[in-house]
Amino acid sequence: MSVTVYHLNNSRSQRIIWLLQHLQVDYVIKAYDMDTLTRRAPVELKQIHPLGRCPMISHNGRVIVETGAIIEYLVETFTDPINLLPKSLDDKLQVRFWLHFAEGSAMTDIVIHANTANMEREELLKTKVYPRLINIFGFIEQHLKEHEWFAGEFSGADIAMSMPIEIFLMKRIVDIDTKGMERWANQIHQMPSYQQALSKVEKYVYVGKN
Ligand SMILES: N[C@@H](CCC(=O)N[C@@H](CS)C(=O)NCC(=O)O)C(=O)O
Repeated sequence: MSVTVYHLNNSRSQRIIWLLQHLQVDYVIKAYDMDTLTRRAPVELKQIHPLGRCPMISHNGRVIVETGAIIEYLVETFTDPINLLPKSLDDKLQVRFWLHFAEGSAMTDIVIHANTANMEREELLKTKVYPRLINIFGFIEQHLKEHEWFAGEFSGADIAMSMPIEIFLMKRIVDIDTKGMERWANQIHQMPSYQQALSKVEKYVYVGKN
């Protein structure tokens, strides 16, 4: 079954097309344009996945989003004729690092620069930041209403997601329902390991330790 890649012109999804091409995978592109003013994706993309952003792929009944997760999926799924799986533990760790770093650090600052370069703060907040936060934290909220943990059992995903959620619950930057996030936050905050970690540090203001 071929891969469908949802692509916004001039965007991050270009990398996924490159990877599919390199792996010699059968794929079809569904291409869209961003709004010229707001640079938002067409709303219809939310029918594919509630985040409504690109890249997204669908394959064998699954929809996969986030550049890093998509790259991992494709590299793990398609190993013939081209195999890009890392050959050693060191290479695997390096690949994992750069996959997280690309979106978690490098692109974040590029996007902040691109957005702040020609927009007033208020305009930027209204047109870009608040809608994105509502979309992203609304998505997280829905997930935590439907699931006890982020990924099956308690996992590293819960640890990675703790700080964004703690900051969101403390700052309340946008007004959305947060019952699921609060339930989950109470749950992690009661874990002995979480409490022990807190006791090891002087301050962690995001849960009120000053
Ligand atoms: N970290 C996400 C970022 C996704 C993202 O923000 N994509 C942009 C295109 S480069 C987008 O869809 N923008 C339109 C929008 O936010 O509505 C990823 O790497 O998949």
